[in-house]
Amino acid sequence: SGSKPLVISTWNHGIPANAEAWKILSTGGKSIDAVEKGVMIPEGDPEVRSVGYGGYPDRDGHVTLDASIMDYNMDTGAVCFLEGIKHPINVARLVMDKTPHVMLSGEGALQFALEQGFKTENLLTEKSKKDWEEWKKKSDYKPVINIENHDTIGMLAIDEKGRVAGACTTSGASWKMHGRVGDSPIVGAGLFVDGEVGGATATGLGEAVIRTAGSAIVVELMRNGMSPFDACKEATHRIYKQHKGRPEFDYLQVGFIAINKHGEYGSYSLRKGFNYAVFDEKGGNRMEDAVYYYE
Ligand code: SD4
Repeated sequence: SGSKPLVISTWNHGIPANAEAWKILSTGGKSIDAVEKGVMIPEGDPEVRSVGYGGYPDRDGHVTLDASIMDYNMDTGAVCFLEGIKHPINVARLVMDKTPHVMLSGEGALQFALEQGFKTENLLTEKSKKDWEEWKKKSDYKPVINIENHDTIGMLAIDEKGRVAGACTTSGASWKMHGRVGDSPIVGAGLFVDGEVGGATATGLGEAVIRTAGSAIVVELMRNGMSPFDACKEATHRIYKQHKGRPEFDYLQVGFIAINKHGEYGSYSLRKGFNYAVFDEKGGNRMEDAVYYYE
């Protein structure tokens, strides 16, 4: 018993992002436009510390951005390791709409953005710079669960016509190595949509999600008949099994959200602490806590 239109997105900043997306969905607009406009809200908010402007930098002090967008019909675009652009999701959208490619990285992505009329800005706020200087004193790379991998926004929407689309954007893991790319811009890892089935997006330790083709697996499990909740749960359990005993297991957190083409949704996370925002006609815009595997 699903509902259309519907939009869901990761973490507390999903609420204002959903509200923005809803303006488009509730007036008969396309889900692809809704997700692009929606995720721009946390991208532009300096208080959101792992997306776009105000995000934590890498260990060399650079804020580097990853973003992807995907439509129901396999149209997709992404940028990774992009610096100085406040809304990487807009650049990802133009990679999709205006180039023969699906991903541009680093300087090439920046060159394309500048050609398209984007302006560069300093994205490292004073606050994030201070935190980085503090971090450098110890330089310990051990992400704090649900905090330093907390703020990626992944959003999925289905419009009145039943078209599913998704977007995902982040400044990635705090204090990552310069040049590190996470799961968020990688189609099949941080985001995957197949209009015949539905879509999924991930948050948490990107390395674990890439290794396991996380979002693609969730969608494939739904294709084979699972509900969004069961698919997120199965993919998360698989990540647990595949990472038990690995050095990063101590700080491993992964969460998925998913929707199917009927407008049903679900979520699951490895550890406690992951929540997501849901907006539909009946229930309005609200937060829900993900079911988790263990505390
Ligand atoms: C990454 N998955 O770059 C991202 C970080 C994240 O919520 O999800 N934060 O690994």
